[in-house]
Amino acid sequence: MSLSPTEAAHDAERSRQWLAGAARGDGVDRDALRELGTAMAAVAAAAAEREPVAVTAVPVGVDPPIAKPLPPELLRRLDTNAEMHWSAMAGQGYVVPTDRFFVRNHTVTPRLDPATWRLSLFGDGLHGAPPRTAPVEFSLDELRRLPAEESTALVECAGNGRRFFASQQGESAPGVPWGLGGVGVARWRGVRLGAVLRRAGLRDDAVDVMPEGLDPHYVTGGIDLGRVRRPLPVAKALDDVLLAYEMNGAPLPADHGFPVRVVVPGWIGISSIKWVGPVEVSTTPLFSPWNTRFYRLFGPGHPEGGTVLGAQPVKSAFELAWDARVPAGEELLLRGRSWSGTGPIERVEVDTGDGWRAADLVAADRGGPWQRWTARWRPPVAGRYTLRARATDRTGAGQPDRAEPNTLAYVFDAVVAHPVTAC
Ligand SMILES: Nc1nc2c(c(=O)[nH]1)N[C@H]1C(S)=C(S)[C@@H](COP(=O)(O)O)O[C@H]1N2
Ligand SMILES: [Mo]
Repeated sequence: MSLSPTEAAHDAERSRQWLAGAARGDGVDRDALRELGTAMAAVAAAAAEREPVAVTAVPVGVDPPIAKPLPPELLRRLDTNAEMHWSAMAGQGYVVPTDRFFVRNHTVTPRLDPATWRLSLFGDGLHGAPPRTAPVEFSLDELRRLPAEESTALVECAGNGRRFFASQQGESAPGVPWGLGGVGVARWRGVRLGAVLRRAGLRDDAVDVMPEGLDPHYVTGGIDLGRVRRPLPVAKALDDVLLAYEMNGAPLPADHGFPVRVVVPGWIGISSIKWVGPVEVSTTPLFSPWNTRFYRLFGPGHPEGGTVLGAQPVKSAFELAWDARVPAGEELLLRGRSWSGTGPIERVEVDTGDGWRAADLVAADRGGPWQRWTARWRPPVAGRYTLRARATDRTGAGQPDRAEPNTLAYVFDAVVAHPVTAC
C-alpha cells in the first residue's frame, strides 16, 4: 500500500507491467485489442474528413438511453450522452442542479431494482474470499446504515471540450463531441469505499480495486469489452473515494448511477463508475480497456502504449449561450466558472476584445473544485464580439492558445473563443 494516489504515478508502474505482458490481462484478448486500436485509428482518420455528427436514432419500443427529460434549454443530446448548456448555469448556485447535470453513458441507463441490488466484493485481496467464489455482499439498506459522508466533488468527462479541437484547431476529434458542458459539481452523499473495503476484509497486500457497472456490456468495433470498469490503486480507494447513494440531497437518479455509484474526487469522470455492482479487490495489478486503450494520450510525443490521463487540465466557461445576444452600450456582468484537476483556481482573466484583464473571483469558492467569477463589460457598439476567459491554478498551470492534439482528442485545455452578438 505504498502506491501514490496520483494517477500518473500509478500508471507509470502499471504501463510498464502492461507493456511487458507481465501482469494479468484485462479480460480482453490482446489481439482483439490490437485490432480495436487499428479500428480506432481508422475512426480518427475518418473524423478528420468531416465535422463530428451527433447520432440521435433511438430504436422504437426500447427505453431511451437517458431516463431524465432533456429540455433543449438545459441539455444537448449527443447520442447516448447529454451535455449541459452553460447558459443553464446562469444565476445558479455552486452545484449543478440535477436536472441539468451532464450524462455520459457508454450504452444506456439501466433500470435497476434497489431491493435485489447488491454491492459484491470479491478477489484475492480480501481475507478468505477466493476469486469469484465467495463475494462479500452489501444491500442498499446495509450501506445506508454505515456512517455517511458528504463530499462536494466535480465530475468531468476526459473528452470535455473535444469539439474545439475540430472547430478551433481544425484537428481530428473522434468520440463524443462535447463542448464545455461535460462537467458538473454535485453534493454527493454515501459511504466511504475504504470503510466498505475494511468491513469486507481488505488484506494488507491488496494493490488494486476495480468497480464494475451493471449497465450493458460495451461493444465497440465489433468487440465486446464487457462491463464498464476501471481500476483504482488501493491507496486512492482508501483515501477520499465515495460509494454515493445521494446526489444534491436526493436519492441518486437513474442516469447518475442509481442505486450506488463511485465518486473519485480529482480523477477523470470514467473513474466514477455508475451503477456499481461487482468490485474486484486484487493483490496483483488490474487492467481494463478503460485504462489501457481509452483515456490515454496517443500520437506524436507519446510512447507506444500511450500516456495515462492524470488529472484534468484547466478550463473556463462563460455562463452564456453560444452566440448569445447581449444589449449594446449597456454594462453587463459576465459570469463564468473555471476549474482544474491539478489544484484550486488562483487567477482568472477575461478578454472582451481589448486585452486581458483580471476577473473578480467569488470569495466563498476559494479552494473548491471549481471557481465562479465575474467581469464587467459594456459592448461599445452593436456587432459581433469574441469573449475569452483563461484561468491559472495553484500549481501555475494555465490555458494555452492552442491545445496539444492527441489521437483520441482528450485534454482540451486551450482558451475557447466564445462568440456573442451585441444588438
Ligand atoms: N457503469 C458506468 N459508469 C460510468 C460510465 C458508464 O458509461 N457506465 N461513464 C463514465 C464516464 S466516461 C463519465 S464522464 C461519468 C459521467 O457521470 P454522469 O453521467 O453522472 O455525469 O460516469 C462514468 N461512469
Ligand atoms: Mo467520461
